Amino acid sequence: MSTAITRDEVAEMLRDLPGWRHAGEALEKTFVWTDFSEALAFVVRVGLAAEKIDHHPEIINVWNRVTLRLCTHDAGNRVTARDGRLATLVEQVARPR
Ligand code: H2B
Repeated sequence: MSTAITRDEVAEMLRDLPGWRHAGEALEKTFVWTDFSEALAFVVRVGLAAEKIDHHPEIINVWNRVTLRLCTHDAGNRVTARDGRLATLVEQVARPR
């Protein structure tokens, strides 16, 4: 599960992950919310999901914007299937409540 995947395999994975891109050696997406409170609530939901699968994103928050970067440290900070799984979970917690 922690083996780095090829660029082609990442491209294949991204077909099911709208708005995500392969940025350097990570999956990346920016989520724009109404305000800081909505953004912060999203960050907490992402954090709880990450803890559940023991795989953690890099989180950058600027007011209503949250940028997530996903890569696997155990695989030399490259993209693995674990990042695809976390991105899928993030999409679920990003849906309107
Ligand atoms: N998160 C990410 N993004 N990459 C990892 O390799 C990783 C992680 N490893 N969360 C986990 C925790 C590991 O340190 C624990 C011990 O399972």
